[in-house]
Amino acid sequence: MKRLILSLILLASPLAAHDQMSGDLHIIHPSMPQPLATARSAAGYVTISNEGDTPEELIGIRSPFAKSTTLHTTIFEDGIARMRPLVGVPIAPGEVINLEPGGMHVMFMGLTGTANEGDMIPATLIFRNAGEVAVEFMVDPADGADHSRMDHSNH
Ligand SMILES: [Cu+2]
Repeated sequence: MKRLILSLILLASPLAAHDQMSGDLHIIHPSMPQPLATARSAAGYVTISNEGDTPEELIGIRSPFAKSTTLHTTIFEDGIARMRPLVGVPIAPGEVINLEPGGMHVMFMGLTGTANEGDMIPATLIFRNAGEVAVEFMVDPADGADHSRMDHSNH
């Protein structure tokens, strides 16, 4: 049922979307708003559904597109969005996690190239149980944000 709902959401989306199953994990539309040509870093987003019976945890990510690729969350202090590293993102059986603007996200820091709308950026998601899963982040239209300018002072 949950998968049906997610499929309907994907169908309703005006943008192209892609998804894949890897074991019990449904990985939906890894994506990245197109970074500015001058950006040194970029944010990536993805939705992951654990459709199995065992707890899972997203514990890391790798990509040749950046010198370092980490998991971040966004916290708000005095109305200012600040980003902090995450050690991992637990995904309980039946749970759906969303890495999305203003929340948890993948941080590509030290971009090794440029990305144009429609490009597919290769990356490897690392799960505690499922291990490494190859995905591609689709470059979506720019969202106007320059992640280089966001607060990462606590790194
Ligand atoms: Cu970040």
